[in-house]
Amino acid sequence: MFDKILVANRGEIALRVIRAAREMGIQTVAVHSTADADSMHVRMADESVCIGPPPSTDSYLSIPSIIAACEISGAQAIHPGYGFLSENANFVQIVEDHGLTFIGPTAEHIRVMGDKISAKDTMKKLGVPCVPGSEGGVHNLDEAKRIGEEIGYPVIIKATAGGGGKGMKVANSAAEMERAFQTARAEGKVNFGNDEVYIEKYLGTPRHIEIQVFGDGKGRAVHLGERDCSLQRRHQKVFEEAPGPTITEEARAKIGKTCADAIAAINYIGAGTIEFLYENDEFYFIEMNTRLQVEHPVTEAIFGVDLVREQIRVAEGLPMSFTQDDLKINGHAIEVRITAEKLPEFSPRPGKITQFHAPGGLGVRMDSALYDGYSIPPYYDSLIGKLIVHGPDRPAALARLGRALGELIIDGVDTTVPLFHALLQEPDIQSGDYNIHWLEKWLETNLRG
Ligand code: MV4
Repeated sequence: MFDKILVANRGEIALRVIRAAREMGIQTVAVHSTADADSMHVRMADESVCIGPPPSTDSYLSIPSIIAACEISGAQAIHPGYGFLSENANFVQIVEDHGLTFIGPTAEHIRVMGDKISAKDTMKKLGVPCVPGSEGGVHNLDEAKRIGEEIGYPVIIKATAGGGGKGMKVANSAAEMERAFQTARAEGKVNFGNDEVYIEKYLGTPRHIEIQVFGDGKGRAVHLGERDCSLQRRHQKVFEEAPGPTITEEARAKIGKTCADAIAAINYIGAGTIEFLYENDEFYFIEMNTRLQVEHPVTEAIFGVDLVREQIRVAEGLPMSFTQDDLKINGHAIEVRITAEKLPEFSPRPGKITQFHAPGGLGVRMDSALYDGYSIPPYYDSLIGKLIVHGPDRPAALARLGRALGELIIDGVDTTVPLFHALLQEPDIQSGDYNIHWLEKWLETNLRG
């Protein structure tokens, strides 16, 4: 059992991990850059270590500094949160080489899933339904055109190392293939140092549905249903909910079992998310994320579980505290991501919080590291809080979201809160009738952003 863990992150997710550890009687070590000396995660942890100057490359991404912080503090394990080093296989290897435990998957699983071609190949072999497309990488234009004819246009060319929408190009016809192929390769090379690409049938109006999975590393695994994360802007999720408004119990049970069986077969350990595009009642695997995700609280709400506690348990070699049969959905949950950004252009607005009041009451959870007088530094991403509401059904959750947003006070900086008030008035949001393109179109016509 761990006595002390180090949290290699900042902001709300650092608080999230500290809270779980404290309830388990585990001491916590915060790490922070000089810009974060006065931040809430430093205050809330049992101890803290400064790991470098403001730029994250010199602090939250500095592997030597974080390993040194473990040695100084005597922490036995590291929880990476999300982002930063959470999906860095090299970091995991170094952590283990120092006799420390990484609270998360193995370096090998991170490596396999980090390369989208090997991730898809692995999932396909495990019986997970995938988007029709090339078998592995496509290495020249002739091959690309042959595959385009084979699967039919439109197709999408994706960089195997891609992310955040970079290295992804649609070709609507053979005539568009050359340009799309070369651009995807070039973006892969420039952004990720890898120009390998693969090709898929382009799905026009899918939803983004992701399945939460969890493994014990010893061949046991469960699924915790899906989240619908279709409401995105520039590949950033904005509003997430569970269960998915269009997913039936039968569809959930089937895809859930497929995912859990796949995860069990590879002895996966910890939390993972298997991402799908969902169109015409069919699931198509696209990627797997080997971390705890930002939107995990909606799953926690409807299943009544603490995913961080489970991550720590399995990292200690303990079994998960539930089986698939224990996991029953209760009600509906919605998360909105509140960022310090000015609408309509979503330009970052760091600055001083003159007043902060978190909403409360039944079914309301506010995960935020804000406090009165806190200054949001300009160096990191603009997420300042997640508001998660839970109710007996979707209409109740929507009503609760409106109520909670009304109680929330964040003064001193511009935030995306007005966007959520506006979205709640939309009939498509009220009915759950949206896909991955809905929000961008809505912003275009309603905010002229
Ligand atoms: C797709 C697709 C349509 N067809 N793949 C975008 C980021 C990357 N994670 C996968 N993405 C997409 N892959 C096929 N075969 C459309 C997208 C996509 C998207 C996916 C999920 C959420 C929002 C999106 C916005 C634009 C494009």
